[in-house]
Amino acid sequence: MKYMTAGESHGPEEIAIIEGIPAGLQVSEADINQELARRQHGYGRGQRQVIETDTVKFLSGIRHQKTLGSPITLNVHNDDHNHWASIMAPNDVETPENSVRKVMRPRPGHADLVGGMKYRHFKDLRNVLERSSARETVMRVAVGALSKKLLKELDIDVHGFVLNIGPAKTDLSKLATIKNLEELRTTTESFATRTLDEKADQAMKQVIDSAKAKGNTVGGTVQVFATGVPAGLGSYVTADDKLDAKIARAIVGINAFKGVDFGGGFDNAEKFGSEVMDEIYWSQERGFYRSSDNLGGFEGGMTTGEMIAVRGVVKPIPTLYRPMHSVDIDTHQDHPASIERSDTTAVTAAAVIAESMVAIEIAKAILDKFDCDNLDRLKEQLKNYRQEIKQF
Ligand code: EPS
Repeated sequence: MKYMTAGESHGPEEIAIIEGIPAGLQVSEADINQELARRQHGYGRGQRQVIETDTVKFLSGIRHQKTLGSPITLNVHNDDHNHWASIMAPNDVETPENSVRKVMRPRPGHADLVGGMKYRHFKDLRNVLERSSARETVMRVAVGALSKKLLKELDIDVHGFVLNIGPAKTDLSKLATIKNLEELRTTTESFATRTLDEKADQAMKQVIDSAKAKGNTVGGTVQVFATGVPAGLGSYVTADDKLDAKIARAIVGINAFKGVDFGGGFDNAEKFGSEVMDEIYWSQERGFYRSSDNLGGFEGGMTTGEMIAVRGVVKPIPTLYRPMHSVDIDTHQDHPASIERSDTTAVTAAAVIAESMVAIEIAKAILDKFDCDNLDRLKEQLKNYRQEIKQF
């Protein structure tokens, strides 16, 4: 399975084309819209999310709510384009009237400056920010929603939530009382910060409010879990085929993500081997299994059959209403960075995006391994494979 997205933040449309989804998967636009809404709603988002009601349109590859096996085209309209129609017009030549709202003072931490150098956009850095904007993640979540529909058919569940926003952290001991991802989903989706407990939710909101009042922004950490993933996805034989490496790349590829780890991750660096390895057991009904999951469901770049656990670090959003030092690209004079409308934090959205990326990579790994022309055939093969693994 492969996909590509296209679209500028204030351009007319966002598009994704996906190839390799098996024929026969039941999916409606409402299924995708539900996930798009999750990405939009979250504490700390800015005015843009009031303007947009992200809804998908199926343009190809789906007939009567069933995939055909042909390339699927998904389309989300940018409602905000109305306000930018002449500035972003694809087919009008540049005039003094449509070349307003130029960005000349690059924001530290955004792609503005280096993107401008690389593509020679020396007259207007808007030519960079329109694509580097995290608006594009709406399509990754749409592709993720489709991937999750497929994974659900294969009894695989994926869920993302928020561990901390700035200094406000959730109480991880709460995880011990949660039985499965469905229950975790119900809990975390009930909080506007998409976290695990009421106290953390309140503390996170305070951190966001205080950052906003100071014209500042704040980052955080998100956690993604995936259950039901069979052992043996990915491979140890070449670096390119390691599934944890593919997931790491997919996570750091999300706008503003600066770090990723698996299981205990960076914390494992301070421990001894006996505290970190997941001991091996066997039982008649489960086959081989582990007593812990400190390695986040991976050994040798392959899934172990335990829960996949991935964390991602999201830096604070670079657009500050109280801007940092910058330099005008035309005059080379010192100047505070440009101020563009933005969010105080997008960590709640980041959890949904990271969840989508993990779902996409697991779906890709399965579709790479098995015949993926038809969903029923794929299900049959996966059932046989799971049986074989259990009998090892
Ligand atoms: C973004 C800036 C803001 C965010 C945007 C990402 O957009 P605008 O400048 O239009 O207010 O709201 O995110 C989205 C539009 C979205 O749907 O997530 C940026 O600079 O990355």
